[in-house]
Amino acid sequence: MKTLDIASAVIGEGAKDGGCKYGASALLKSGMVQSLARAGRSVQTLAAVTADPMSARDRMDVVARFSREHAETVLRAVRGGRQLLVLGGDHSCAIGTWSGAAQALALKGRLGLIWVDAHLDAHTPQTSESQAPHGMPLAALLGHGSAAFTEIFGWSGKLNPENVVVIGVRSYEPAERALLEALGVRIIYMEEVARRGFAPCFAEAKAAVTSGCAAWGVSFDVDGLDPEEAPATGTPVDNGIPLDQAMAALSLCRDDPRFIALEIAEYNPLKDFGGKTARAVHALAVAGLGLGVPVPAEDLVS
Ligand code: Z70
Ligand code: MN
Ligand code: MN
Ligand code: MN
Repeated sequence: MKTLDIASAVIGEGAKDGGCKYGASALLKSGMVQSLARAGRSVQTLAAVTADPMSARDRMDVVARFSREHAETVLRAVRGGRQLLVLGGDHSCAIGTWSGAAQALALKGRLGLIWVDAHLDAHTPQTSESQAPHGMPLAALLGHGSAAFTEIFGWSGKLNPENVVVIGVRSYEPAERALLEALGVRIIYMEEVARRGFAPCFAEAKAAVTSGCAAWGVSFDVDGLDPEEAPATGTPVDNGIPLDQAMAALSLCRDDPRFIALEIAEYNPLKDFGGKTARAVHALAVAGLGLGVPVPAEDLVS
């Protein structure tokens, strides 16, 4: 079994409420390494990459600089043959995560990605009303938006639309839906998840993103989950994915040598009274990356 590297993406500047900046350190403090070790993984914690404070420069520049540095960390881990757990951070961290992963694959082949989220995260600076970078990472990875986001490592289009599936969506603006539809990205809205169950949708997504790809990963926005089970996130949206279904689905990542990284973003510990959402995040990580029988959420983190 590969060693598991944990990369801390210490950034909240991509969101309006910066509380996600403390997500990775809080998850480590609540025993993420121990949760994964109990699930049979040998874990190595990488030096955290931290975004510059906003006072120094413009928000887009902060995210661009962070993304380049975080991408280098991911590149080294994947090139070194390690599997990765990326702990956000607001979801703008995905720009660096998946740029680094795509660069690591380079000539080996394409990268597939399942994007679990209440949102589409497919704005460009031209379409975004909020101008919040965490609403832009998926567009950037597909080659649309600010060059500072799309051109990391000097090339654009880190993801191919046919190898991306977005699941759990229930809050978006028309322009981002139009972009993804024009590109042909499969979007599984929450109503379809509610009808079919999350695990069957995830299995369909896995088949799509792994077909013809050298490797694949999952970017999991905590706001994809139902806020009753995971309230500590920047913008909770009602009627989300049940945690038990998310755990069952993520267990489909196990034992696939092509599964290179799980990213969990938008956890805000400043809202996590009682640690309920931390437990949910530990459960997701163990479900996706652990060995043996998946551990129930209530047995993780005291
Ligand atoms: C909205 C925007 C957003 C969270 C992404 C929301 C963006 N579409 N919010 N992730 N939590 O401002 O672009
Ligand atoms: Mn997101
Ligand atoms: Mn979201
Ligand atoms: Mn929205």
